[in-house]
Amino acid sequence: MKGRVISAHGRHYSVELENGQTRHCYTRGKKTGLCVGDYVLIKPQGADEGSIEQTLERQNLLYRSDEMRSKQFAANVDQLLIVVATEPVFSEDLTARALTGAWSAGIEPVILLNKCDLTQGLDRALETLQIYRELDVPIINCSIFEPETLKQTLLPLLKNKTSLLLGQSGMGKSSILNVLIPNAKAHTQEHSVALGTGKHTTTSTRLYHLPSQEGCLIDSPGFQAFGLHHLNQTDIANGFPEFKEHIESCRFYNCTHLHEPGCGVLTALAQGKISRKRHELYERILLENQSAQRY
Ligand SMILES: Nc1nc2c(ncn2[C@@H]2O[C@H](COP(=O)(O)OP(=O)(O)O)[C@@H](O)[C@H]2O)c(=O)[nH]1
Ligand SMILES: [Mg+2]
Ligand SMILES: [Zn+2]
Repeated sequence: MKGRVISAHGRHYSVELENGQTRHCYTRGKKTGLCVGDYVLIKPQGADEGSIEQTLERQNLLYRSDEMRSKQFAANVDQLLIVVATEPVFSEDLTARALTGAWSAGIEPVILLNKCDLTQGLDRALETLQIYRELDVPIINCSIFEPETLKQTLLPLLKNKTSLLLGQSGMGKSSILNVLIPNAKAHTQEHSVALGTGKHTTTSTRLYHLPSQEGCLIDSPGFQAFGLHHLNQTDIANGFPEFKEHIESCRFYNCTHLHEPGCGVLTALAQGKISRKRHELYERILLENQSAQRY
């Protein structure tokens, strides 16, 4: 039976079948590395269990990795919703890395600027995001205190797609999810009661269906780091779509766009067509990866 992984806890997975039933499934043997969003074939066991026999080919996988570990966010994602807020101040570096991760994995990013009801931090946030607006990333202002507007703006964007909510904790990912999918709230609360934490912090990734139309949303815990050690130089450059047209005029096919003569990217940088901040980020990610690969 074919299904999709909607949540993962260690080697235990909830798999939703095409007939709508959810089964508790486990993997046999050494097979690991499954994540939320994966399509799988299972062998049903008993009334509501099953074993995962096969993972179907992934359209894409969003993950992060650093020296210590790598973490999969989700698979088969059409759209990444990067949630930032007017307050607390969000990290520019993490936002930029999430965008690079999305672009290099072939996932369309959208930025949700949440808590627009808190107007104090609004101008600063818009200023920080200007650089992405110039890169044609859609930036959507929202507030959970304007639930109807939020639904009207977001629902058309989510139709027939799998979208992943990603961002630092406290930005409002779960709150946005709860406006769009009121059922999700019960689930998060049940989970935090079961864990005895009493808090409503999201501790695991889970896929939910939109109630009013086709499409699903994946909620994820906040992240504090977004290493991109799994990317090679070309992947990293692909994470900077504004470099693309300039790379075509690089003299060397294996140009790293850091110091080579005749580099189209460096020329564009000198002409102010590429932002210095973005090129610095590119350099930072590239150098991190090169030093990691020396070990
Ligand atoms: N003022 C305001 N507060 C919000 C908004 N969205 C979320 N919050 C608050 O921000 C805090 C963190 O929200 P939560 O959804 O748990 O963030 P998450 O960690 O990204 O999932 C909670 O106290 C929410 O009530 C918003 O649009 N406006
Ligand atoms: Mg949350
Ligand atoms: Zn170059």
